Amino acid sequence: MSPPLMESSASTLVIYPASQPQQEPKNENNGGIVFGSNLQQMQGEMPKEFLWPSRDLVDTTQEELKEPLVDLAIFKNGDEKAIANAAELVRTACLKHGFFQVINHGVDPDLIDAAYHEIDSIFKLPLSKKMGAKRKPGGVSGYSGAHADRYSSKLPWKETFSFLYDHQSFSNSQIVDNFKSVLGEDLQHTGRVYQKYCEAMKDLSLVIMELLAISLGVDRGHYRRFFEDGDSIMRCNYYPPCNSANLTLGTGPHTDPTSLTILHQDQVGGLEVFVDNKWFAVRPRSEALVINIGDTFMALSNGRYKSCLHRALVNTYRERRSLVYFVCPREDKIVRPPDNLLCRNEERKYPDFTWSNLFEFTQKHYRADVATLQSFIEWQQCSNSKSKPSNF
Ligand SMILES: O=C(O)CCC(=O)C(=O)O
Repeated sequence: MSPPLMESSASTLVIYPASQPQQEPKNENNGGIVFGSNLQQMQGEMPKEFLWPSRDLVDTTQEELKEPLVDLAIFKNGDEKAIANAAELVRTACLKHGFFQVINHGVDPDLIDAAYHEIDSIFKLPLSKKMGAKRKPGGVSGYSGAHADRYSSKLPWKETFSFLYDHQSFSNSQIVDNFKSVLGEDLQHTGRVYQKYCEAMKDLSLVIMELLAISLGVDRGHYRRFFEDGDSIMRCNYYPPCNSANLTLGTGPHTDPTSLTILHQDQVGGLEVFVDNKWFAVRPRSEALVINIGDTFMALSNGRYKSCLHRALVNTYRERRSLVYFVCPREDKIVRPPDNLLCRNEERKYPDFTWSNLFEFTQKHYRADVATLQSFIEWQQCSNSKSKPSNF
């Protein structure tokens, strides 16, 4: 029987030998590697740029994490006892690993389906079109093929398309306009779907902020107010099937530098979370949304809540997709824990910083990994730029 690999008609990874003349666009830093279309057969031997060290690949158990499933219907019912119980579940999970899932979250399942459908509209575009929408150096928006224009080793086996969502925008077409200008009129409908998706994510994120505040015992509206005028980031991930899935990763081990991540993965599975020195698989649940704490929220909780260490595996036979909404504060907001969170004489774990500084650090100086926040704090404290830590 032929492998189900052939099911995939979406774009796949293509390697161009550096010496071979190319019709396709070539990136600046890593001349040999770009993503292309319908050329899976060229995959051949795994290119070294995609090989990950064995320490990042080991322990691929299929043991599932027993993370809490938090039912958000309680917010509609206004049942304070149920809300307190949910907050306790969230607190336990965030103190331990920073990860939980929510159900009855109010996001229309048809909207989630439509958002998946539109992932295909983006990644099945011709390579030239995608490269025309390529993310600019230091920026976050646009198309990226394996981040090959930024890094030359440990490349993730995936394509991404990212865009910003301003929580406060008066325009109800900010994303539609962005898609039209970056990918053309044909992608207007895709923009409309993601406009709605981001609006739903923003609303949900504020409910979760309220739950987090309750769980930390601070003013219930504190984080909601802090993020109301945020500038979030939406990312569509497309992971092509990979002949050597055991040698590479779709997304390497990292914590998110952002505040809170709301993720939906398709039924293929591959998301893993690191808990008690072990990687655990996260079971795909179509009705649930995955929530994880990021570095900025860890700072906002004075280190009480853990920024979740996670990664994504690729599949030998099946393409995989995920929809990721990274909640971020407005860029100039000062990140500091609320006063009433700090117990008397409790030391601040992290000095004040702005999201724009941390963001710049991760875009220009540091590849997000397990130590991003600590490295950023050291970087900020170094007055001499030459001694600033960097892992590029
Ligand atoms: O695709 C996934 O499940 C994880 C994605 C992720 O961690 C990321 O895009 O930062």
